[in-house]
Amino acid sequence: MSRGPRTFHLLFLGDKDVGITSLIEHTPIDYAGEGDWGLGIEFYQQNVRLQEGPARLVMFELGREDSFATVARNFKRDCGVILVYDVTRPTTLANVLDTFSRLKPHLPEVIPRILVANKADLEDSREVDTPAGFAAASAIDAEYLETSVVDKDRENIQLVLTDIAEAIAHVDFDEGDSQDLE
Ligand SMILES: Nc1nc2c(ncn2[C@@H]2O[C@H](COP(=O)(O)OP(=O)(O)OP(=O)(O)O)[C@@H](O)[C@H]2O)c(=O)[nH]1
Ligand SMILES: [Mg+2]
Repeated sequence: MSRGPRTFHLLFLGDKDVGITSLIEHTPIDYAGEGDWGLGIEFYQQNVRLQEGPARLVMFELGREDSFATVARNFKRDCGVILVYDVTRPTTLANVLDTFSRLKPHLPEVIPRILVANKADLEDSREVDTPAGFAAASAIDAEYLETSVVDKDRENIQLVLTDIAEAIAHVDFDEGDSQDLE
């Protein structure tokens, strides 16, 4: 029996200027548009091939904080969270962790997550080192990856997307109900 591609929803969280748009636009996007929640939320779509077959990744760059809960309510399964910070600005790590902790009650408990340390090329102005980033990721049960959109030797954002989609494909979203309080 043949089925259409499975759809995965990826929520990007992060402070202004951490590089979310740059990261997404570094991947081969097939479509970009705006969500129909009336909140001006941009989304991007990309078709990929995973181990288990073709899949569609729909990526959301969540900007305004008050939109988070509204959006999160639409993601009950087949979704993942990508937390992005800028290694030159420690506050961006603290803030994205804080945002995630507030959004978490609205998300499925089992949601896969990746902490992305972006701008890893800026070695001279780096203020969050690898052990600190890794520890922060472990504390929220997230994978940890360092990226850069200017340095080709750095981990590639495409790998981030494929990794999280593979993780989502193996999660049982029926195990553990969403804790949505409303
Ligand atoms: N050196 C370096 N600069 C980066 C990297 N990623 C993004 N930038 C720069 O950081 C700035 C912000 O990037 P954006 O992609 O607009 O960041 P954003 O998170 O989408 O920001 P907002 O949507 O405005 O909140 C731009 O000037 C980018 O060129 C990176 O890996 N290395
Ligand atoms: Mg942006």
